[in-house]
Amino acid sequence: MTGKLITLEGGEGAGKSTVLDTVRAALVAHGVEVVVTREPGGTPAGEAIRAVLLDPRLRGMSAETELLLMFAARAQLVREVIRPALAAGRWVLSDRFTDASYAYQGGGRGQPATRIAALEAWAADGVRPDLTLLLDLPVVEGLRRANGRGEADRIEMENAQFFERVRDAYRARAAAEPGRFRVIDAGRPLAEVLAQVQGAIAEFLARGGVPA
Ligand code: T5A
Repeated sequence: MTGKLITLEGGEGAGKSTVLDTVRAALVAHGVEVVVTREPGGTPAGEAIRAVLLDPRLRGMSAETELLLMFAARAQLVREVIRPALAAGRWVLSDRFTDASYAYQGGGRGQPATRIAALEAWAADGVRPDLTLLLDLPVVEGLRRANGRGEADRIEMENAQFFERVRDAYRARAAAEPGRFRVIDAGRPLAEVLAQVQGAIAEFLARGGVPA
């Protein structure tokens, strides 16, 4: 028996962390055993890499270094957490995964999609989500929410144009894979966002946990 991988994606301040408990609760209520993780991070090595990636003192980091560090953390997460959990029949719920690299390092930084795809096949061992909830909202609103949390990390220090490219890249990926993605209108009041999320999970479970 193999489990399923569900990922939460979106720009800064989209509300991924806020909706995560609702997703987990919906899966547990369905009798699913869930492992929750996040990217970059989710393992001791990955969390150490995350600290480097988000350190605001490291603003000179090259796009190539950033991309490789994202996949270094992901390589560890796949082998230490995701693969073993799926093999044991558990479901994995991850706050971000490889789509974030296509959006941020691809759309935001201009790294070629072919390069990211090669890393996805090698470092991420070809692991792909079964369902991805994309929390989409205008960049200005997301940054307003994120800024309310205090000091910006290295990536949050980018300008609005960067985050517009990130959003465009996410939306393009969702349009290209409508069977895997569910786009959530994250600009709505929280109760409405949670209702959309619950609907998407219920639909996925009703399909037996396979992409549409
Ligand atoms: N990254 C990551 C890459 O560049 N490439 C990669 O491959 C990966 C994996 C860290 C950074 O790394 C980058 C992307 C990021 O810049 P992260 O840990 O996911 O990734 O980022 P965080 O800063 O932790 O999280 P986000 O900025 O993405 O925020 P969330 O989790 O989406 O938003 P959340 O839930 O904390 O909500 C933000 C605020 O809005 C409120 C919440 O209460 C909170 O105060 N809020 C709402 N307010 C009104 N209405 C609603 N519907 C609301 N929903 C939430």
